[in-house]
Order: sequence, then C-alpha cells, then structure tokens
Amino acid sequence: MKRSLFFTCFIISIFLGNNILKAQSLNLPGSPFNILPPVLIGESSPDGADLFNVTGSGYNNGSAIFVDSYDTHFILSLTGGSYQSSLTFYADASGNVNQDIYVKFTPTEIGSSEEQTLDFYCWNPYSGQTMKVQGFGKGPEMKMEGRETGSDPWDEILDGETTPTVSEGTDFGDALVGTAIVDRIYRISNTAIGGKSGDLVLTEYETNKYIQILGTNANQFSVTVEPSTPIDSAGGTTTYTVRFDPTSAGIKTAEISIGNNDPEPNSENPYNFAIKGNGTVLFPVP
Ligand SMILES: [Ca+2]
Ligand SMILES: [Ca+2]
Repeated sequence: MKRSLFFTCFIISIFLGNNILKAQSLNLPGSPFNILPPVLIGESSPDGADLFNVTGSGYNNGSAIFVDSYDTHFILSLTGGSYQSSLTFYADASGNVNQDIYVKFTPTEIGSSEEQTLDFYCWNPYSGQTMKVQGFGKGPEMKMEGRETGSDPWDEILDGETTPTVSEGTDFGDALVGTAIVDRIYRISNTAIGGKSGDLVLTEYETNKYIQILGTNANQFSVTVEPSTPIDSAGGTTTYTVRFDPTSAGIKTAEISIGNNDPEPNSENPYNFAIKGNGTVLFPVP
C-alpha cells in the first residue's frame, strides 16, 4: 500500500510539473547566424535589420531566460531598438518560449569575418546553450595621384609624403608674384573593389570643403575645384585643383590634408602630403 501511494504521488508530481523532471528545450537557428550584407567600417548594421526567432518549451511558468554577448561588436535587442550586451526574456504561463532576438553588428576589420558566441541559459533549473553570430566588415581604400601637366602620366602620392616632387605635381615650381598662377590637378581613387569594399567618403571640414591646406605658407595656396564625395567602390575617382598664387618671393611650403573613412588596418586618414612652390619677382633692368 505504501509503495502504491509513492508511485501515485510520483505520477501526480509529473503532471503537476515537477521542476526536475521537466525537459527544457530551446530551438536556436543554425550556427553561425550570418549578418549580411557586409557593414561599412565606422558604421553599424541598421536597427531591426537582423533577427532570428527562438522557440522553446518545458520551462516553468514565466521562467527567465538570459542571453549574453561578450563583445560590443555584436549587441542584442528584443525589439529592434535599444541594443545591449545582455537580454532577459521569459517563458509564458505554459512554459513555452517564442522570442525574436535582434543582432546589431559594428565591424572593426575589412574583408574578414568576425564571430561571437551567444550564451542562452536559464537558472531554475539550470540549462544552457550557445550559438554563434558572424558579420563581415567592408571599407574603401584611398589612393592619391598627381602630375605636372594634363599630358603627363599620373604619379602616386603616398600618404605622409614630406618631399614635394615635380612629377607628382606636389612641387608647383616657379610663379611670378602678382602675375602668374600655377594650378595642379590631383586624382583620388577608391581602389577597393569586390564584395568587401565600400564607398570612400571624404570629410567635410567646412560646408562643401574637403581639402584642407595647412602649414607655414598655407595662404599662398587655395583649392579652386573641390572633389566629389562619396567615391564609389567600383573603382570610382574624383579630382580637385589646387592653385599656387604667391604674394611674395621665396619658397612657400604647405601641407594638403584630407579627412576620409579609409579604415584600419593601413588607414590613410587624414591623407596628407607636403606641397611647395617658389614665388619669383622680376628685377628692373638698370
Ligand atoms: Ca588604406
Ligand atoms: Ca596620413
């Protein structure tokens, strides 16, 4: 008689929902969950763009289920807004789960995948599962060229160059003070092509101005034609024109500096290089 009472209680306890006997299950999507298309370096995937659905059963009434991301490059949301590293969602009164999880990705690398493990777990009783999310970063590659005249071949100007040269158009040569001007046209290219590339965006430092002239004799140079931006990733190019118009005699030096979104590794932001020109004067013949 005692034995049958024990078994009766045991069976009843199953039907009443004994915690220990419950089989909690959470159905996660295939791992890794891919965030596509690639995201431009310096930006994040849009709010609400990337989500997966989680279903489950066998939980206690209203059980809390937690999910953690341990990398701020991947953050989470239940709604598609207000993203954070950790979330809590709940089983319903029947112990079932049906929850959308949104993921936002902020890449730090160009062209390679970045991956993060998400931990899903419940404490009462404990159960845990993991899945991976994966994203790809994309970005531009900035190249600068110059030349002396329009019939010369373009010659590359490296970021950080400190020695102006005639063939790169960075040495403007001689200009007669008050009479002559010397113009040089430079070409900017975005050499990133393919699926992991992105538009090159020049920084507007003042309204409609992108080319800064800095340094000792900056006021002897001016930008007469501004470049177009953004410069598309399918090999896009733009040009700009710098004028040397000296107001006194002598060697005039300055630096061109262009803010841009060329990312690490090998960021060329700002793209800067030295220029110079020589102001000349005519002396009266005695
Ligand atoms: Ca670069
Ligand atoms: Ca630089």
